[in-house]
Amino acid sequence: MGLTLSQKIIKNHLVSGEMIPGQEIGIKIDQTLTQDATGTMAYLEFEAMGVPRVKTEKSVAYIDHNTLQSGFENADDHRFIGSVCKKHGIYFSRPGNGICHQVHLERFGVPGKTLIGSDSHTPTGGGIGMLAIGAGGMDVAVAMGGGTYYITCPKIVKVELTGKLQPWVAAKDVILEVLRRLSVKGGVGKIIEYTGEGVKTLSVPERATITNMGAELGATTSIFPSDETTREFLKAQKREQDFAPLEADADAVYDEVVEINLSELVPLAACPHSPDNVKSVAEIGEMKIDQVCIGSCTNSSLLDMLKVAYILKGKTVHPDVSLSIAPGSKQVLNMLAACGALSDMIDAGARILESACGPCIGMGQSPNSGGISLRTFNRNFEGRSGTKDGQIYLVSPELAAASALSGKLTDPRTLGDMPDFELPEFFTINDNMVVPPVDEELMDTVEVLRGPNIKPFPVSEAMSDEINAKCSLKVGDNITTDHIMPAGAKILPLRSNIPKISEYCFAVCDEKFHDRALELGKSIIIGGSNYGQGSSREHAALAPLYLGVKAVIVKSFARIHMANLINAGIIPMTFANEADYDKIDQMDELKMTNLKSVILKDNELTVTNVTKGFDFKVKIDLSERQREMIKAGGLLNYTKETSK
Ligand code: MIC
Ligand code: SF4
Repeated sequence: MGLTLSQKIIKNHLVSGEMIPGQEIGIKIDQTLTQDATGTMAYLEFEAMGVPRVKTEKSVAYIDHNTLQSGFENADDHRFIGSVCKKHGIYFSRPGNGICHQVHLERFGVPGKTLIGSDSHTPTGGGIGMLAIGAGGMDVAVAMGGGTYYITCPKIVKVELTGKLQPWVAAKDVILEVLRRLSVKGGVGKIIEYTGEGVKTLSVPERATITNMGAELGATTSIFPSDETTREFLKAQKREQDFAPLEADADAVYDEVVEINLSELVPLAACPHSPDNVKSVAEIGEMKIDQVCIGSCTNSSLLDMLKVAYILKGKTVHPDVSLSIAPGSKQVLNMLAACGALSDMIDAGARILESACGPCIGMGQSPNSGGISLRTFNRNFEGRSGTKDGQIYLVSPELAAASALSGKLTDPRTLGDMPDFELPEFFTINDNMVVPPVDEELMDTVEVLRGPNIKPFPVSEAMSDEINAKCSLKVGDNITTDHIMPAGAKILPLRSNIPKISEYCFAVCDEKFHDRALELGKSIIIGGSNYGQGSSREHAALAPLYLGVKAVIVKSFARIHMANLINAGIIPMTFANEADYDKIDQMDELKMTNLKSVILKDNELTVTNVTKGFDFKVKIDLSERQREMIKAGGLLNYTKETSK
């Protein structure tokens, strides 16, 4: 029986376990990436491990999230990360060099290699045939130290692409169509592999848009084959030596198959407040808009920007619309400047932002109250833009630019003939904003710079045999990490200060949660399905840990968040019978006994609702290794114990 593309890469990197879906496997990691908002924690954790130099083939730290420096905090974090990198063997991509995923694709990604990144959109690397997975910072720290990365062996979904996109229909519409069909939890426990004749019609940046936003399916990752198009891209980046052809065997067996005829797709938009709330432009109908934001790791490539510039050229942004554009990297921005396209954007009235995440993570450009904002980003969760009642629609750059001119949601196919947009023969290469580490013998000469914002992370205690605690919060389905630990300009600077950032934990759902949890001392959270979808931020586990949360009982978990809870020593549990969710209220007292023996061997635990006087069962679906980790009180404690 043949292998699928990702099975081939997994097989080449398999350290432990068998490639059977649902079983835990350990894989060797070739490359890591971090960004600054998760990076400070990841490097504090790396330091705590005491490994002098990273053991990966390449590790890169990017500064792209917290680039609004409205106080000393972000700048201090940047200096901390820069100095840690210099000392410990990590390449440091300075602020201004661009968004981690865009730059990694351009300059460092290698087909067939494994990459984990402390950012959920790391699967962008799947656009050049990498097995690129988003993970919590602690997992990335362990991988930098040469440790194995563990995942549940995923099922493989084949997305068979046929046909060719019509003019002005975009790669963004492909992934929006996949989201429309599979939903934000449709990819959990799965890798999405793109195959078929249609693959050839998509450029590398287009493929990367699709694998990037595959994160919104909850998928472990998404991947395209590495073919002649990949070779051309790497050659244009003067990295042809990194190319290796890679595709699935003809007789590979898939767990699911989805067929998409590219020729049949139409311009789509994800409506508020979920990336899978997808409708066609025609279905949404006439809609006046207030704001357009173009950029983010989903849609900020040179190709995207050239299309936008072409649409804007010689026109003026509608008087009622604010248009901002953030090109994805220094390379993109530089090339736009050199060919005059940047000037076309400026001339039309676009507000040009630096090459960084910017508005995507609420760092500026929050829309007006109730404002309708079209964004080329990947997430439109409630409040993420910084305006609680902002109405965010996720669209392609083509649609965004056309709408910025007309002032209303506009089908880009009304723009008339589309010229051929082609990638340049060679990109402009200048890696002067990537600082290499010092040689190992000079390590001791580098001082790690710690500002007052860098606080130690909370250490969890070994698990106790009994939990008798109140339910400090009950939430519904599809709770995102943006609900659990919001981001944005005010909160992001606190990413290296867990006590302080915890004040905002769950503030989107219930502003009193922080005080209540602290008052209770220890507590349990109750949630619905797909709990913790979205970001890889381990702060969504570390803040609850700091606030005394001992267990989270939900209908189902999103992958990265569940791993982060285990790493933090918080017990993830799922209802054996989902109907029990309805019988529990906030502030009910729940009692669990005999935890140690149950955690180590059983899959089921009986919980008593002391307040209401009934018992219910929860499932503890963990691997052997995870059970030991929970018992020890998290990954750091476990690592210390096992390395004694
Ligand atoms: C996001 O898009 O939500 C982020 C900000 O990039 C996060 C990482 C973080 O929270 O720092 C992600 O996607 O993992
Ligand atoms: Fe940055 Fe947005 Fe991409 Fe997250 S999704 S890495 S915030 S651009």
